[in-house]
Amino acid sequence: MFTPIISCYIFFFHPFLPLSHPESVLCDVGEFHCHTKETCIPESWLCDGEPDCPDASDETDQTCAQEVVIRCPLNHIQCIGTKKCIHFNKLCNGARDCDDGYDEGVHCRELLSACHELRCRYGCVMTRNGTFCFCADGFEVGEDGTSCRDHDECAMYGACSQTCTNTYGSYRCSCTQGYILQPDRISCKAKQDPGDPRPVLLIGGPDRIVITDLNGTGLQPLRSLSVNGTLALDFQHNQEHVCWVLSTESSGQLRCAETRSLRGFTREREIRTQQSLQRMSSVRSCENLM
Ligand SMILES: [Ca+2]
Ligand SMILES: [Ca+2]
Ligand SMILES: [Ca+2]
Repeated sequence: MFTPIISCYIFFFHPFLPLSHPESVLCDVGEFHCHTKETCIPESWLCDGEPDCPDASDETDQTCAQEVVIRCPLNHIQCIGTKKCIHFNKLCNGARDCDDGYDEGVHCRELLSACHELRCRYGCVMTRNGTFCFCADGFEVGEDGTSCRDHDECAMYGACSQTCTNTYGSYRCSCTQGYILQPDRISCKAKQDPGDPRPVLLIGGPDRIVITDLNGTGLQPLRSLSVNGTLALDFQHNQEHVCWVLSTESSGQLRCAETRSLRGFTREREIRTQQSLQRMSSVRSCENLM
């Protein structure tokens, strides 16, 4: 997704990897490992019709045949053998919503008494595989299988572009200072206020850290790296600090530097950590380290 309205510096990390360790990017739970092995994307971006992996492996027939089962949002069910998800309300409602009529059939009549016995607090789902309770949108079935409780949307990675606030029956996305919430109520884009510095990309590459314009022109090296490249990079805008992880064969090193107006690095130093950083794939806020 390209962001046309950007004003402040963008921080950008890219897990550039030593070629001898192609398996070193480990994705978090709830993330999909692109087949190039260099990128992780949220599982919710799989098979959504938009390529998000650099190699588009999130949209191939092979991936979607395996993954489509888990792709339906809350209170939706997959029409068997297709990518289509329909709301539970559309099961046994007398109208054919799945192309093959999977959502309708004699089971709708036969399972009525089983549904009645469940005593669901909100509603009962009848599928060809059986019955179960469901809740209003924004709620999920509790442990007893019949009651309803708030669904914590924020627990799902990628629910909001930046800040997620769970609310009873819903959730709210918001953006940090300098960013503005988009009409989809999920995404944040940097604001372009008059007098703001031009937007740039900071990229940690195999042998150097570079800065470029958003369209890739004006590429300018900021720092050469003497050892095996950058695994991760982050930029702290308000203090003009850059931190990056350098990989070596046996360990990793977290380094930070000041970079006034992104014209080069000063006061570069190593931050000592207890942890091995060898397999680190991202650096987040540096605030506690300064
Ligand atoms: Ca996608
Ligand atoms: Ca139907
Ligand atoms: Ca909620």
